[in-house]
Amino acid sequence: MSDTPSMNMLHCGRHWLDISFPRVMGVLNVTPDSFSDGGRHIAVDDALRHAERMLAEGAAIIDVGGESTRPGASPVSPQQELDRVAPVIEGLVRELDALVSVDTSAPEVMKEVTALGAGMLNDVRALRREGALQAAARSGLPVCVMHMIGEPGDMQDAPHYDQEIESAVEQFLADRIGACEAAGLHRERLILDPGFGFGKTVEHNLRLLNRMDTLKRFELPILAGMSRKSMIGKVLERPVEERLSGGLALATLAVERGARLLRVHDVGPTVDAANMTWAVLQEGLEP
Ligand code: 7PJ
Repeated sequence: MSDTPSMNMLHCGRHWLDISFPRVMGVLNVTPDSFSDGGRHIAVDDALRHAERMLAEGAAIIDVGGESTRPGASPVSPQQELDRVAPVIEGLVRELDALVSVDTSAPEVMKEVTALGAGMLNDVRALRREGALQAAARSGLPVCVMHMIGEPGDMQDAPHYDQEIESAVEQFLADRIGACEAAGLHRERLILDPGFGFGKTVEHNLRLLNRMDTLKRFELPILAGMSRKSMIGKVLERPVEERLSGGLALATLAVERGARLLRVHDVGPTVDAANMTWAVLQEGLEP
């Protein structure tokens, strides 16, 4: 790969994250309606035990989300989001010294979680909410900016693009990188995500994964999130609890196409798949 050295270490608050090889981000939903875990991790203690297990399985990052972005989900207020995520973040930082990413689009939440010790921001709306660019810039943290058209409430209503999906994603991310830089958020702090399942048909998702290496031209880390998503369900006709094998195939391809961060629910199996794929790409055991 033609990586620049600065791309290999991410400064995430009190942590440095080595992304010279693929790393796994474990999903920790603290919403009562997250589709894939049925909201089972809403209680703080349960959430922390689940995170502990993901870390033991090799997760490098725990991604905490208090707003459900599943298709058709209803919006929550920043205060509601904070009430859900703040106690979990505090526990993750204090008890587990975890590198915590927070899945949020709300500038108020970005500010508060930075003070609580979060090490990364993850915004499915790519900092398009009013004040989000400024809040993210001020945080000093790396930020994942993701492609999505529409809003979670309507994004899956017949998504349509006037150009090829990979060009639309590339153009969108180029625009967002420009907006970030204009707001004083240096590009070295950005992570790019094509946004699988966000305003995309299954055909869009498959094509986008196959052509994801076009995003390498930005020379920024790429994150891919496909774990348990409906693209697997549609191809394999599997319910959400039977999508692990499909998800591992997608994780393998994502690594081959340039992803350095994989956002998944099933950490242990994904770490193995990613490390095995990486060994082949490197033709050896050195990371
Ligand atoms: C993603 C995400 C994703 C990033 C969700 C789900 C839906 N953040 N948050 N990328 N997906 N960066 O997990 O199925 O793909 S929520």
